[in-house]
Amino acid sequence: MAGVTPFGEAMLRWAPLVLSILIASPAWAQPTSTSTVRDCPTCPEMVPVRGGTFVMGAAPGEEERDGVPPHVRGRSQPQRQVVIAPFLIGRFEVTVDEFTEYQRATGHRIDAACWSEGIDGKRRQYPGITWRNPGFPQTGRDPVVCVNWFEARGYAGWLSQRTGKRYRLPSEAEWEYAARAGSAGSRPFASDPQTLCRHINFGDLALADAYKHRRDTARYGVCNDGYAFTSPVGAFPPNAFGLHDMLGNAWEWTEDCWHPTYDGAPIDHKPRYTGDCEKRSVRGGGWFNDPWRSRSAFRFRDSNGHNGNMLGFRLVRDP
Ligand SMILES: [Ca+2]
Ligand SMILES: [Ca+2]
Repeated sequence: MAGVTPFGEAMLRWAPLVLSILIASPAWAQPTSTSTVRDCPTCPEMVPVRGGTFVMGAAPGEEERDGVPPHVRGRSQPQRQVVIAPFLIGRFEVTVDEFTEYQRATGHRIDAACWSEGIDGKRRQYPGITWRNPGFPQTGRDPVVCVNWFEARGYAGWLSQRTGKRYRLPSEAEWEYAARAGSAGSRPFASDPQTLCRHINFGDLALADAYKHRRDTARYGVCNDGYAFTSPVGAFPPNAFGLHDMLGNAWEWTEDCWHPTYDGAPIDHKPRYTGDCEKRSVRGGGWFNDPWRSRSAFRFRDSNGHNGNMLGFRLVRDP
């Protein structure tokens, strides 16, 4: 089919499934909380988070138990106690609709081809695959992906100008504090491989079916979360802070420069501006990935200019 990549062809097969799940979205998928804040009718819904103290990073032995491969262990260590000031954070990842409004209002165009993996297993920039069409079906309520770090900050800057409030990307410390929502383990819920699919959208059996060339790699979960690709934000239950999809769905950019460990990391809520500032930490794991990446402590990094169809963001706002 002209104009449709092999990747896109596989995605189209999933449109009916995605649609049927959308129609059956549970009540908590709708924004009903009265304690959240919207600075304009189409602005992201923000959840106030009280400050506090928490232990950031992976506990000794956690990565081994969770099957993290040896070559990526130790990034979330050493653990340390961190003091967090109050902030607000997006209840959801920034959506396609929200990002579309920003693009329309500013006339800014992002046409760079997005990195994605085709069903042939090749990861490349496919022509025509952009945030508007990441190569699989999305609704306006799905998280925007294929957006690089500069573009995510551009959206935050526009929103700040529009509202008079200060929107920005979260620091890693703020992100992890919000993702943990008071929990201390691998995830804020039981990490049973059989039931993980009730909690997050990750690389599950639905994805394995879409990417048959990867079926034998044993990298996917053993359950079916119902989504081969991204899911509408809020399709999975919130954590104790009322936040959805902190783990799974889209990976999320943070403000922090990449550093391979927590040696010398800040002990407060501020971002880290030492290390490799050509790359930024990304958090939460995503729809394409092995379950061990979707853990509260796991850290990865991407170049600031990288746009990938697994990677989106959510914003925080100063009080
Ligand atoms: Ca999935
Ligand atoms: Ca996420």
